[in-house]
Amino acid sequence: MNDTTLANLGHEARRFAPPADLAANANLTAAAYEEAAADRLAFWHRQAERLTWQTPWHQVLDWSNPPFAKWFVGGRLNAAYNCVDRHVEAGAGEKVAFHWVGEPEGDTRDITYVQLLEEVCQAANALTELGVRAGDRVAIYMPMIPETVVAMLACARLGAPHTVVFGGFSADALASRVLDCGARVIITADGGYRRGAPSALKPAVDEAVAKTEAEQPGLVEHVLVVRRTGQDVSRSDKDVWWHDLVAGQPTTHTCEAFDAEHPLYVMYTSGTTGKPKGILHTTGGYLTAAAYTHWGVFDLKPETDVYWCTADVGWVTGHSYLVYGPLANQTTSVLYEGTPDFPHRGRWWEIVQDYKVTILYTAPTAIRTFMKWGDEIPAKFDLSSLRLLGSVGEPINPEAYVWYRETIGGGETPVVDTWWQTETGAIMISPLPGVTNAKPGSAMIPIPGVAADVVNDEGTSVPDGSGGYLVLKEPWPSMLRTLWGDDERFVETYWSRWKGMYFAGDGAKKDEDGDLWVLGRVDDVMNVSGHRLSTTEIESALVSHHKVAEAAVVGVSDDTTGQAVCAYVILRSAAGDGGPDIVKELRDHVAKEIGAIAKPRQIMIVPELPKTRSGKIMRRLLRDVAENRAVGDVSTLADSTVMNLISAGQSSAT
Ligand code: 6R9
Repeated sequence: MNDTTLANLGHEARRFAPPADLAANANLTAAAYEEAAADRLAFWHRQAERLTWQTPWHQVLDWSNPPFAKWFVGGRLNAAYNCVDRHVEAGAGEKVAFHWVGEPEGDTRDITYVQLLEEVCQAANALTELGVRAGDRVAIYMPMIPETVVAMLACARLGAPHTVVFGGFSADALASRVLDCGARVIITADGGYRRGAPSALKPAVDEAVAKTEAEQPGLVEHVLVVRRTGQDVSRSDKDVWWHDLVAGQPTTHTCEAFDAEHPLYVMYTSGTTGKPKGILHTTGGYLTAAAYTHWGVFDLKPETDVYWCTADVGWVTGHSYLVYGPLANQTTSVLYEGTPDFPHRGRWWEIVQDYKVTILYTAPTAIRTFMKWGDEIPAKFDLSSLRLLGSVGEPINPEAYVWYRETIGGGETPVVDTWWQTETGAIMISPLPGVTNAKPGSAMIPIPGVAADVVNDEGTSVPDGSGGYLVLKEPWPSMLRTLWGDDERFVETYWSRWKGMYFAGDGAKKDEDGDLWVLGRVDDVMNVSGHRLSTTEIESALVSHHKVAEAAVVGVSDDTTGQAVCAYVILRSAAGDGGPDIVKELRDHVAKEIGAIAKPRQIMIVPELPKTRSGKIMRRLLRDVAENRAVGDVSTLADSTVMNLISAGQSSAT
């Protein structure tokens, strides 16, 4: 990958040093890198001591049968106890665990740790009454309401692995996950609020249950339903209302400690084939890494911080950085049910102002959307409480990074660009806010305890200034243990490319300083006339143009060049329709930023981009449009009508 494209990316002159007071009081200092390098397992041993164990482990890591790892061997603990009970026992019961903000204005609730404990105990007792035992799987299909967190923790308390399915997924997606992991119970709600209106969930559950009944009769025994919106729901003999069953239960429950390797949850994520992969996380190692990274990367001060992770619990960020990490660290968090634009486009900033949020963790796609809406919206609110900003999910373009830092962070707030995956369970590569001189666009270096590298096709580490594939070279506590029910696919997908290395599926570059730039999935790397071009790099170039809010680039097949670059661009509101020469202007701009080779063959100005609910652009669908194919499966899109808008624009343009 020694080509011009890779050489180009990473020439970022800007550096942002940590604010002096943050550096002086930082949770993680430069010494942590040395300690972890000196003895990695001893380092992780100390991180595991953040948790309360009923029985201590006798071995930090058993790697005798790679890639099947066992961490904290012999240790026993309960994840829910670590997230809730122990804080109440330590006298922090009255502390707020969640400032819950419903989408309808004024619909809020503060939940203290003692209230959370009581509700988790009630839910655990209720699930026990429904026959749920340790090892049984429970599916959770919910909006962003307190009961969702309660349900997850109740499952963890019983040792019943949960599988949270994003509330926007289709009935089919829910059914296939329920079948794959064999869930006996589904916890859901009548609906949730979205853009001012109740959005039903229960009909999709009914449909999913009908499907599972057809394939595996009797698999799903009960459906536990929270009343959130009060919409009419159809009732079957499997259905039980949460308020009927849970509310009357005792508010105490004695929990059992489970083996460190007891399954905590299964989270499905899409792979390169159509069948989603059930990523399995276990208890001790996962919780250790979630707690350690949340404390270290976000410099969490539990006494004073108000932390807000905007991710939905339906994806891994919601698991590690909305539920398990923050609660293990006794954090006060915001939990918001709705969308950023209801009832107005300043809703998030109003929440930051009202709750004096100090740490905000969100995704580049949201940041670029706010950029598009204009600086005057956040300017109306007092955001001075913010002291740290985080980004996850995609490469963050330098322009978006700087906008985030300046416009949301007031120019002084560090941004941590955190690289990790469902599979890694916790942050692997990130600046440390009290240590790193961060470069916009780079996730910088692996955090202490993690061994990441960039290798070439042969699996050899590349020198600084070159690109290749991102790998993890040592096991880590929150690593996926396998794919649910499919050890073979686990080995094949992640561990068979190079011996002893975890293949992340991302392309990356080491710049001249050895800092890492994640270029996106290797399947998003294009090959134009024998040159490798990164979709991310061209997107960044487009977004750096003053008229552009957001861009998605795909490689489409081309008879002459192998692949050609096709770009979809959303303009900023202030740019209007961009003017008559907008396409030429943008092509020239890319040529100027990267080189003529990167000039998009085609640029489409579009009103929206197709995104998954976790904010990832679905380039596959854009390729379908660009190659004049019927648009493929849109079931994982946040808004499936977006493709109609884009396809309509395409046919009128050609
Ligand atoms: C946490 C999460 C994982 C994929 C990953 C990569 C992309 C995530 C990133 C990033 C560049 C970052 N990704 N964080 N790319 N910079 N800071 O997103 O998990 O949904 O499994 O996605 O997301 O491509 O491989 P998941």
